[in-house]
Amino acid sequence: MAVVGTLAVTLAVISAVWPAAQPTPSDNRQPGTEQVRHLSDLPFISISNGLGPVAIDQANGDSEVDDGGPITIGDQVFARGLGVHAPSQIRFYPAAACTRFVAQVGVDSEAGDGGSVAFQVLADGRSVYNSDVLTGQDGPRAIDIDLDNVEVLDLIVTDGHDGAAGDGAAWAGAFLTCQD
Ligand SMILES: [Ca+2]
Repeated sequence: MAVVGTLAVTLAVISAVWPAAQPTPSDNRQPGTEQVRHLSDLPFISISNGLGPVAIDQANGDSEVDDGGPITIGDQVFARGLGVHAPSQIRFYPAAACTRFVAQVGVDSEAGDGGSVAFQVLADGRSVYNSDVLTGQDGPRAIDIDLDNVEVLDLIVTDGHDGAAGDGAAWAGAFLTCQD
């Protein structure tokens, strides 16, 4: 009995000091490896865009495919990301395996100083990020959101309540970190 009592005390101390790291007896899963997944590499469930197709790793451009230049917000150029035009909505399926969404957003400089948009992120239909109205005079705005068992992620760009003229915008450098 004395041995059992000592073991119980020892386990209690360990679990108090290090509760998150102690797997329960029924939890034999190995922790997966965190991986960066660029959204411009991922398939989407559905997509809508205010002008032409969503552009992969380039600015939205005009109504044709591959007619945009590099994604540029303020004076910063981005090699990766999604070029869009308000009103836009892109739906991804992280399938509860991703823990973080990171991007820099803004009006793309291809429209000059014009354009005005707002960015919104929905996680399983719940709003988890809303930007102010950003214009072509603003630099990139950083987004860094924790995701918790999110199955469906929506990236939305609205027209800033003044119409969509010149509203080319970008989810620049957008990526998820996910478990294997
Ligand atoms: Ca606008």
